[in-house]
Amino acid sequence: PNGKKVQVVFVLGGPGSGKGTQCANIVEHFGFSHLSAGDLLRAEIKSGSENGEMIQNMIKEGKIVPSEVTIKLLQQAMMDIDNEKFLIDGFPRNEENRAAFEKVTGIIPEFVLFFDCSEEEMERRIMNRNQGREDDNIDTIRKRFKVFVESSVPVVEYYESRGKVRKIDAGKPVEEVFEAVKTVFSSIHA
Ligand code: UP5
Ligand code: MG
Repeated sequence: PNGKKVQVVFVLGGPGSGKGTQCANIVEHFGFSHLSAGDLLRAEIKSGSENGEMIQNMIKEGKIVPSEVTIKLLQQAMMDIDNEKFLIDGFPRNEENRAAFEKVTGIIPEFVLFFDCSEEEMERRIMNRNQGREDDNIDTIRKRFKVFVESSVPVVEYYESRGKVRKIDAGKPVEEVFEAVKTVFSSIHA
């Protein structure tokens, strides 16, 4: 409904699978703008918005914030940025997110980039990150993994059944993962 013809790629994968890291590389090489749903929610907490406390509590518990909140932030960001190519990182996280985004924005993703990584490796990465994220502690990490398996994997399966998933082995070093990502993005012509 914002009248802009947009090209959207959803970037999905478990906590610590490397979504943010690889999105930064994709932005540099392929002219997309990066929208991390998690970053937008964390910025919303910092801004002191009326939803801030609710968002903070949900992130601490590894729970999925209500769609209306996240979708509004994503739509606002897409309107504010002068580009029509967007990487949406870490969203949609459940079936309700997916259906609501499609309904509200009318946007269907070009494809879904899926970073496949073992929990052992993801846990190691998050525990080494040290950026002061309130959800980077072992208790919350376990909860995030559980929500990922129960709610987010079904979204990946939904897109898989529609031939939209580009699956990447994300357990390798950053440069090797990016080689595989480049192969996927080099094949889009739009
Ligand atoms: N690293 C990256 N790639 C590496 C590699 N190949 N080899 C070795 N190390 C690698 O990477 C994580 C760490 O690993 C970094 O230190 C990096 O240097 C290193 P990163 O790129 O940050 O991984 P990413 O997948 O982005 O991990 P992140 O922790 O951000 O993923 P989450 O999905 O858990 O976090 P997000 O910010 O998306 O969501 C946080 C919370 O917000 C959710 O749990 C939820 O509560 C809430 N949320 C919603 O409710 N709705 C939404 O739509 C989105 C979020
Ligand atoms: Mg991230």
